[in-house]
Amino acid sequence: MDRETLALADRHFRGLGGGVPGVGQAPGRVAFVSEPGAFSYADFVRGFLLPNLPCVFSSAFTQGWGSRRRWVTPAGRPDFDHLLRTYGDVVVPVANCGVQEYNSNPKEHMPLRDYITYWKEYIEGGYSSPRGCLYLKDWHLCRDFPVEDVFTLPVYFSSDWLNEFWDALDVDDYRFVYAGPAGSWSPFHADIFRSFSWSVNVCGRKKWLLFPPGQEEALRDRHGNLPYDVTSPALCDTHLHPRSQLAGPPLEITQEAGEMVFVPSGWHHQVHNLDDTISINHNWVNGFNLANMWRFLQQELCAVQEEVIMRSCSGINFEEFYHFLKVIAEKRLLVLREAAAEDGAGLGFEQAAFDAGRITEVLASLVAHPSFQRVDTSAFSLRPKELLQQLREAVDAAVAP
Ligand SMILES: O=C(O)CCC(=O)C(=O)O
Ligand SMILES: [Fe+2]
Repeated sequence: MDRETLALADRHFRGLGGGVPGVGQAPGRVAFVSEPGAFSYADFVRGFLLPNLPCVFSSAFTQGWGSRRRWVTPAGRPDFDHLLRTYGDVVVPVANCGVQEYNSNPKEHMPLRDYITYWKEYIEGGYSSPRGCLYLKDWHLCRDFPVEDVFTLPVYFSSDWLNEFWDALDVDDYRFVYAGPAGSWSPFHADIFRSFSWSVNVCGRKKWLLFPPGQEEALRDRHGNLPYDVTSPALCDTHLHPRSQLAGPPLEITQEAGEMVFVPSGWHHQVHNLDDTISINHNWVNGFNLANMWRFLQQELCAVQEEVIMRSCSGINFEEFYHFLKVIAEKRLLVLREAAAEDGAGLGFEQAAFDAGRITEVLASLVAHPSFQRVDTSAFSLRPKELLQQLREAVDAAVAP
């Protein structure tokens, strides 16, 4: 991040007080970025991260990727033989697209070998099977094969605190592979913790239906539940969905092979595979959507009332959220104090100053939250208020002329 972009981002967040950018305003169509050489990180910040708008990057951005070379046949289809040879024994999660369980699909686990056998039979059966339409989802390939040359992280997505945090703890990650036949799909949802996501089709095509934050409210049914499938005719039934006429049409994207979709924070979406498709999808949080994550966690706490239940619903509670902030904050403090040229993500001193500023804002709100004040912090290696003080001093020093 350069100084000019830092100043712009700071002004943006000061003006909005950390609110959800882009609410209620969406352009009629999704921007397409064609030239890697003509599109900088600063361009991405201005055009898409700050206004929280989606975009599609051309396949030129993923040209050299190992997965695009090795997982795909010359005809552009999934190379089942290669996948079997390389990953056949790995156990992968598989969802059944034909069975609705709340607003999701039940999952089972099976060796990739068995899933590929199923997939080939499904194709031979004219895209139908007595087993239904199965979709391999959320396979943590990077965790299973950390040194494999599968993709090169584009600079636009390199400030990725979720994966930086989990990598530091060496426990988990939010990097996934999806693979499924034409017709497999992901029901209507917003991403975990209101994270951003990026998604690249290694082969095949996807249709995306995207709704800007807030639009989902009009799609709720009369019991207040969000739809499972926004293409269902039930949405036109005004008795079932009294406010659906108020919802604008979704932004639609047809994502071609090799193209990369950026899904902004808090945008609900539904995704359909138009061909036999393999994709790489990452969820990520950083200074640009941290306040949305914090707002989401507070809403979750209101919805469940108790932190213990919250952890089982959201996978994280306020104490863990503090730990997440602390891990990232300490790394940024190191960069700011030593005025080192590089932070963990390689985005430099200005990025560290921006990150520290965003954490300061959210940490101040967390520290003041009554539920967090009940947490016993006496055994923490660094007390929240001390961390907040350190951050404030470092941010002041960083922005001083
Ligand atoms: O490709 C899919 O089926 C779902 C992808 C998705 O929801 C995401 O990347 O956020
Ligand atoms: Fe998603």
